[in-house]
Amino acid sequence: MKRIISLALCFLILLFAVGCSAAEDEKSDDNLIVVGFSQLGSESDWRAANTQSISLALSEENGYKLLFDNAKQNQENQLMAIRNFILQGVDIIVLAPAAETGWDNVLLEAKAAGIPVIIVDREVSVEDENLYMGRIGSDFLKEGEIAVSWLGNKLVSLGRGTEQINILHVKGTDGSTAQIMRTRALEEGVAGRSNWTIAAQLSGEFTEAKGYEVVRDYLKTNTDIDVIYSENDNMTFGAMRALDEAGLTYGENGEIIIISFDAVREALGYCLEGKINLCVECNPLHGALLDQLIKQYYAGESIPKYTYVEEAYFTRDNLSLEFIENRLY
Ligand code: GZL
Repeated sequence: MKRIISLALCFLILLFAVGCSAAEDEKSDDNLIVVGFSQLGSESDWRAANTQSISLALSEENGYKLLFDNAKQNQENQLMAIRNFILQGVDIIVLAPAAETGWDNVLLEAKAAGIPVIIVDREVSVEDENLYMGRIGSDFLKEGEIAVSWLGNKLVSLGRGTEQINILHVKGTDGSTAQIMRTRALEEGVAGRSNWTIAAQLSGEFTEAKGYEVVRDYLKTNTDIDVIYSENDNMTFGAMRALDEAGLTYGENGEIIIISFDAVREALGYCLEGKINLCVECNPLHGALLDQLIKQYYAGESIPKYTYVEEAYFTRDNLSLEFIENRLY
Protein backbone atom coordinates (compact mmCIF):
# COMPACT_ATOMS: atom_id res chain seq x y z
CA MET A 1 0.00 0.00 0.00
CA LYS A 2 2.84 2.39 0.98
CA ARG A 3 4.43 1.76 -2.46
CA ILE A 4 1.23 2.84 -4.24
CA ILE A 5 1.02 6.04 -2.14
CA SER A 6 4.68 6.92 -2.81
CA LEU A 7 4.24 6.25 -6.56
CA ALA A 8 1.13 8.46 -6.57
CA LEU A 9 3.06 11.21 -4.77
CA CYS A 10 5.91 10.98 -7.31
CA PHE A 11 3.39 11.19 -10.13
CA LEU A 12 1.73 14.26 -8.58
CA ILE A 13 5.13 15.98 -8.06
CA LEU A 14 6.07 15.18 -11.68
CA LEU A 15 2.71 16.48 -12.92
CA PHE A 16 3.15 19.69 -10.93
CA ALA A 17 6.71 20.18 -12.21
CA VAL A 18 5.71 19.66 -15.86
CA GLY A 19 2.68 21.91 -15.37
CA CYS A 20 4.87 24.70 -13.98
CA SER A 21 7.47 24.47 -16.72
CA ALA A 22 4.72 24.51 -19.40
CA ALA A 23 3.14 27.51 -17.66
CA GLU A 24 6.57 29.15 -17.46
CA ASP A 25 7.12 28.40 -21.15
CA GLU A 26 3.70 29.78 -21.91
CA LYS A 27 4.37 32.74 -19.61
CA SER A 28 7.80 33.32 -21.14
CA ASP A 29 6.26 33.17 -24.66
CA ASP A 30 3.71 35.76 -23.50
CA ASN A 31 6.60 38.03 -22.46
CA LEU A 32 8.37 37.72 -25.84
CA ILE A 33 7.86 40.23 -28.65
CA VAL A 34 6.78 38.14 -31.65
CA VAL A 35 8.39 39.52 -34.81
CA GLY A 36 7.54 38.35 -38.32
CA PHE A 37 10.59 39.03 -40.51
CA SER A 38 10.15 38.85 -44.28
CA GLN A 39 13.68 38.72 -45.71
CA LEU A 40 13.80 39.13 -49.49
CA GLY A 41 16.26 36.36 -50.19
CA SER A 42 19.75 34.91 -49.71
CA GLU A 43 21.25 36.12 -53.00
CA SER A 44 24.48 37.65 -51.73
CA ASP A 45 27.10 37.76 -48.97
CA TRP A 46 25.56 41.06 -47.97
CA ARG A 47 22.14 39.47 -47.53
CA ALA A 48 23.58 36.65 -45.43
CA ALA A 49 25.24 39.19 -43.14
CA ASN A 50 22.01 41.19 -42.91
CA THR A 51 19.99 38.10 -41.95
CA GLN A 52 22.58 37.05 -39.37
CA SER A 53 22.71 40.54 -37.84
CA ILE A 54 18.94 40.71 -37.42
CA SER A 55 18.56 37.10 -36.25
CA LEU A 56 21.24 37.59 -33.57
CA ALA A 57 19.67 40.85 -32.34
CA LEU A 58 16.08 39.57 -32.27
CA SER A 59 16.96 36.54 -30.15
CA GLU A 60 14.94 34.98 -27.34
CA GLU A 61 17.59 36.16 -24.87
CA ASN A 62 16.85 39.72 -26.06
CA GLY A 63 13.10 39.17 -25.53
CA TYR A 64 11.96 38.14 -29.01
CA LYS A 65 10.32 35.25 -30.77
CA LEU A 66 11.45 35.62 -34.39
CA LEU A 67 9.41 34.15 -37.23
CA PHE A 68 11.64 34.22 -40.32
CA ASP A 69 10.71 33.85 -43.99
CA ASN A 70 13.14 33.82 -46.93
CA ALA A 71 11.29 34.97 -50.07
CA LYS A 72 14.00 33.84 -52.53
CA GLN A 73 13.94 37.29 -54.22
CA ASN A 74 10.24 36.87 -55.08
CA GLN A 75 7.88 39.64 -53.97
CA GLU A 76 4.83 37.34 -54.17
CA ASN A 77 6.47 35.17 -51.51
CA GLN A 78 6.92 38.26 -49.34
CA LEU A 79 3.27 39.25 -49.70
CA MET A 80 2.28 35.69 -48.68
CA ALA A 81 4.66 35.74 -45.71
CA ILE A 82 3.32 39.08 -44.45
CA ARG A 83 -0.28 37.86 -44.72
CA ASN A 84 0.70 34.75 -42.75
CA PHE A 85 2.30 36.94 -40.09
CA ILE A 86 -0.94 38.94 -39.88
CA LEU A 87 -2.98 35.73 -39.52
CA GLN A 88 -0.62 34.57 -36.78
CA GLY A 89 -1.13 37.88 -34.97
CA VAL A 90 2.54 38.79 -34.63
CA ASP A 91 3.41 41.90 -32.61
CA ILE A 92 5.61 43.55 -35.25
CA ILE A 93 6.43 42.93 -38.92
CA VAL A 94 9.93 43.61 -40.28
CA LEU A 95 10.16 43.81 -44.07
CA ALA A 96 13.27 43.84 -46.26
CA PRO A 97 11.51 44.58 -49.57
CA ALA A 98 12.74 43.05 -52.84
CA ALA A 99 11.35 45.93 -54.91
CA GLU A 100 10.09 49.43 -54.06
CA THR A 101 6.51 49.13 -55.35
CA GLY A 102 3.56 46.80 -54.73
CA TRP A 103 3.29 47.09 -50.94
CA ASP A 104 0.31 49.42 -50.37
CA ASN A 105 -2.40 46.76 -50.01
CA VAL A 106 -0.53 44.38 -47.73
CA LEU A 107 0.69 47.25 -45.52
CA LEU A 108 -2.91 48.48 -45.30
CA GLU A 109 -3.88 44.98 -44.14
CA ALA A 110 -1.15 45.05 -41.47
CA LYS A 111 -2.34 48.50 -40.35
CA ALA A 112 -5.95 47.27 -40.19
CA ALA A 113 -4.73 44.40 -38.00
CA GLY A 114 -2.95 46.89 -35.73
CA ILE A 115 0.50 45.45 -36.50
CA PRO A 116 3.28 48.03 -36.89
CA VAL A 117 5.78 47.53 -39.73
CA ILE A 118 9.48 48.43 -39.82
CA ILE A 119 11.30 48.48 -43.17
CA VAL A 120 14.95 47.41 -43.31
CA ASP A 121 17.46 47.83 -46.15
CA ARG A 122 15.72 48.95 -49.35
CA GLU A 123 12.81 51.40 -49.44
CA VAL A 124 9.12 50.95 -50.18
CA SER A 125 7.29 53.43 -52.40
CA VAL A 126 3.77 53.77 -50.93
CA GLU A 127 0.96 56.33 -51.16
CA ASP A 128 0.91 56.79 -47.40
CA GLU A 129 4.29 56.84 -45.59
CA ASN A 130 2.37 56.16 -42.35
CA LEU A 131 1.91 52.57 -43.49
CA TYR A 132 5.28 51.84 -41.90
CA MET A 133 6.73 53.02 -38.58
CA GLY A 134 10.32 53.56 -39.72
CA ARG A 135 13.15 52.43 -42.00
CA ILE A 136 16.71 51.36 -41.26
CA GLY A 137 19.11 51.27 -44.19
CA SER A 138 21.62 52.99 -46.44
CA ASP A 139 21.68 56.16 -48.50
CA PHE A 140 22.16 54.37 -51.81
CA LEU A 141 22.35 57.57 -53.89
CA LYS A 142 25.22 58.76 -51.71
CA GLU A 143 26.98 55.43 -52.22
CA GLY A 144 26.76 55.89 -56.00
CA GLU A 145 27.87 59.53 -55.83
CA ILE A 146 30.93 58.49 -53.81
CA ALA A 147 31.82 55.98 -56.53
CA VAL A 148 31.35 58.46 -59.39
CA SER A 149 33.34 61.18 -57.65
CA TRP A 150 36.15 58.74 -56.87
CA LEU A 151 36.24 57.56 -60.53
CA GLY A 152 36.53 61.15 -61.76
CA ASN A 153 39.46 61.83 -59.43
CA LYS A 154 41.09 58.48 -60.28
CA LEU A 155 41.00 59.13 -64.00
CA VAL A 156 42.49 62.63 -63.53
CA SER A 157 45.26 61.14 -61.36
CA LEU A 158 46.01 58.71 -64.22
CA GLY A 159 46.16 61.57 -66.73
CA ARG A 160 42.94 60.28 -68.34
CA GLY A 161 40.65 63.11 -67.24
CA THR A 162 39.68 64.05 -70.82
CA GLU A 163 40.02 60.59 -72.40
CA GLN A 164 36.98 58.75 -73.82
CA ILE A 165 35.89 56.36 -71.03
CA ASN A 166 33.61 53.39 -71.75
CA ILE A 167 31.77 52.09 -68.67
CA LEU A 168 30.19 48.64 -68.43
CA HIS A 169 27.33 48.95 -65.92
CA VAL A 170 26.27 45.77 -64.10
CA LYS A 171 22.95 46.56 -62.38
CA GLY A 172 21.41 44.88 -59.35
CA THR A 173 17.81 43.66 -59.10
CA ASP A 174 15.70 45.98 -61.27
CA GLY A 175 13.34 48.11 -59.19
CA SER A 176 15.22 47.71 -55.92
CA THR A 177 16.27 50.93 -54.20
CA ALA A 178 19.91 49.88 -54.25
CA GLN A 179 19.74 49.45 -58.03
CA ILE A 180 17.64 52.56 -58.69
CA MET A 181 19.87 54.91 -56.71
CA ARG A 182 23.29 53.46 -57.60
CA THR A 183 22.20 53.59 -61.24
CA ARG A 184 20.92 57.18 -60.91
CA ALA A 185 24.29 58.30 -59.50
CA LEU A 186 26.16 56.75 -62.44
CA GLU A 187 23.77 58.08 -65.08
CA GLU A 188 23.93 61.59 -63.58
CA GLY A 189 27.74 61.36 -63.44
CA VAL A 190 27.90 60.30 -67.10
CA ALA A 191 25.44 63.03 -68.13
CA GLY A 192 27.83 65.60 -66.64
CA ARG A 193 30.93 64.33 -68.48
CA SER A 194 30.98 64.40 -72.28
CA ASN A 195 33.88 61.92 -72.43
CA TRP A 196 32.15 59.23 -70.32
CA THR A 197 29.86 56.68 -71.99
CA ILE A 198 27.84 53.80 -70.55
CA ALA A 199 28.72 51.10 -73.07
CA ALA A 200 25.98 48.74 -71.82
CA GLN A 201 23.71 48.17 -68.81
CA LEU A 202 23.49 44.49 -67.87
CA SER A 203 21.15 43.09 -65.17
CA GLY A 204 23.03 40.83 -62.80
CA GLU A 205 20.26 40.50 -60.18
CA PHE A 206 22.84 40.89 -57.35
CA THR A 207 24.05 37.30 -57.80
CA GLU A 208 27.51 35.98 -58.74
CA ALA A 209 26.09 33.51 -61.26
CA LYS A 210 24.08 36.10 -63.17
CA GLY A 211 26.89 38.65 -62.95
CA TYR A 212 29.26 36.13 -64.54
CA GLU A 213 26.74 35.12 -67.22
CA VAL A 214 25.85 38.62 -68.45
CA VAL A 215 29.46 39.88 -68.48
CA ARG A 216 30.72 36.70 -70.16
CA ASP A 217 28.09 37.04 -72.90
CA TYR A 218 28.81 40.76 -73.35
CA LEU A 219 32.56 40.21 -73.68
CA LYS A 220 32.00 37.78 -76.56
CA THR A 221 31.35 40.78 -78.84
CA ASN A 222 32.65 43.81 -76.90
CA THR A 223 35.93 44.25 -75.08
CA ASP A 224 36.45 48.03 -75.41
CA ILE A 225 35.81 48.73 -71.71
CA ASP A 226 37.68 51.07 -69.39
CA VAL A 227 35.54 50.69 -66.22
CA ILE A 228 33.14 48.12 -64.73
CA TYR A 229 30.61 49.72 -62.33
CA SER A 230 29.10 46.71 -60.53
CA GLU A 231 26.25 47.30 -58.07
CA ASN A 232 27.29 44.56 -55.65
CA ASP A 233 30.30 42.43 -54.81
CA ASN A 234 28.83 39.09 -55.78
CA MET A 235 28.17 40.28 -59.33
CA THR A 236 31.73 41.68 -59.32
CA PHE A 237 33.13 38.25 -58.44
CA GLY A 238 31.26 36.83 -61.42
CA ALA A 239 32.49 39.63 -63.67
CA MET A 240 36.09 39.01 -62.58
CA ARG A 241 35.75 35.36 -63.59
CA ALA A 242 34.40 36.41 -67.01
CA LEU A 243 37.26 38.90 -67.46
CA ASP A 244 39.80 36.21 -66.58
CA GLU A 245 38.27 33.85 -69.15
CA ALA A 246 38.38 36.62 -71.77
CA GLY A 247 42.04 37.31 -70.98
CA LEU A 248 41.32 40.91 -69.92
CA THR A 249 43.27 42.48 -67.04
CA TYR A 250 41.70 44.63 -64.33
CA GLY A 251 42.39 46.44 -61.08
CA GLU A 252 45.26 48.71 -60.10
CA ASN A 253 47.68 47.07 -62.55
CA GLY A 254 45.12 46.16 -65.22
CA GLU A 255 43.44 47.73 -68.23
CA ILE A 256 39.95 47.87 -66.61
CA ILE A 257 39.02 49.78 -63.42
CA ILE A 258 36.57 47.87 -61.20
CA ILE A 259 34.14 49.65 -58.85
CA SER A 260 32.02 47.45 -56.55
CA PHE A 261 29.39 48.00 -53.84
CA ASP A 262 28.89 46.30 -50.44
CA ALA A 263 32.54 45.91 -49.29
CA VAL A 264 32.09 42.38 -47.94
CA ARG A 265 35.23 40.72 -46.59
CA GLU A 266 36.07 38.79 -49.80
CA ALA A 267 35.81 41.97 -51.91
CA LEU A 268 38.04 43.88 -49.49
CA GLY A 269 40.60 41.10 -49.88
CA TYR A 270 40.59 41.59 -53.65
CA CYS A 271 40.78 45.35 -53.10
CA LEU A 272 43.86 44.97 -50.91
CA GLU A 273 45.39 42.80 -53.66
CA GLY A 274 44.63 45.58 -56.19
CA LYS A 275 42.13 43.47 -58.18
CA ILE A 276 39.16 45.68 -57.27
CA ASN A 277 39.97 49.40 -57.38
CA LEU A 278 37.13 50.73 -55.20
CA CYS A 279 34.80 49.06 -52.67
CA VAL A 280 31.89 51.26 -51.56
CA GLU A 281 30.52 49.98 -48.26
CA CYS A 282 26.86 49.09 -47.82
CA ASN A 283 26.45 48.26 -44.14
CA PRO A 284 24.20 45.19 -43.54
CA LEU A 285 24.44 45.30 -39.74
CA HIS A 286 20.89 46.48 -39.02
CA GLY A 287 20.18 44.15 -36.06
CA ALA A 288 21.20 46.31 -33.10
CA LEU A 289 19.46 49.38 -34.54
CA LEU A 290 16.31 47.33 -35.15
CA ASP A 291 16.34 45.98 -31.58
CA GLN A 292 16.77 49.56 -30.31
CA LEU A 293 13.86 50.89 -32.41
CA ILE A 294 11.52 48.12 -31.31
CA LYS A 295 12.41 48.61 -27.63
CA GLN A 296 11.89 52.38 -28.00
CA TYR A 297 8.47 51.68 -29.54
CA TYR A 298 7.49 49.41 -26.66
CA ALA A 299 8.75 52.02 -24.18
CA GLY A 300 6.25 54.44 -25.74
CA GLU A 301 9.01 56.62 -27.17
CA SER A 302 8.77 58.21 -30.63
CA ILE A 303 11.10 56.56 -33.14
CA PRO A 304 12.88 58.23 -36.09
CA LYS A 305 11.25 57.65 -39.49
CA TYR A 306 14.63 57.06 -41.13
CA THR A 307 17.75 55.60 -39.51
CA TYR A 308 20.83 55.54 -41.76
CA VAL A 309 23.72 53.17 -41.13
CA GLU A 310 27.31 54.41 -41.18
CA GLU A 311 29.30 53.58 -44.30
CA ALA A 312 32.73 54.21 -45.82
CA TYR A 313 34.65 53.38 -49.00
CA PHE A 314 37.90 51.50 -49.47
CA THR A 315 40.85 51.28 -51.83
CA ARG A 316 44.05 49.36 -51.28
CA ASP A 317 45.50 52.56 -49.77
CA ASN A 318 43.22 52.47 -46.70
CA LEU A 319 43.00 48.73 -46.16
CA SER A 320 45.10 46.27 -44.17
CA LEU A 321 44.88 42.50 -43.66
CA GLU A 322 44.21 43.05 -39.95
CA PHE A 323 41.33 45.45 -40.68
CA ILE A 324 39.77 42.97 -43.11
CA GLU A 325 40.14 40.02 -40.74
CA ASN A 326 38.43 42.00 -37.96
CA ARG A 327 35.43 42.92 -40.12
CA LEU A 328 32.07 41.56 -38.98
CA TYR A 329 31.07 40.71 -42.57
C1 GZL B 1 21.72 46.92 -50.35
C2 GZL B 1 21.06 45.60 -50.61
C3 GZL B 1 21.65 44.98 -51.82
C4 GZL B 1 23.14 44.71 -51.68
C5 GZL B 1 23.23 43.42 -52.40
O1 GZL B 1 21.22 47.45 -49.18
O2 GZL B 1 19.67 45.76 -50.84
O3 GZL B 1 20.99 43.73 -52.01
O4 GZL B 1 23.93 45.71 -52.23
C6 GZL B 1 21.99 42.72 -51.91
O5 GZL B 1 24.37 42.66 -52.12
O6 GZL B 1 21.70 41.63 -52.68
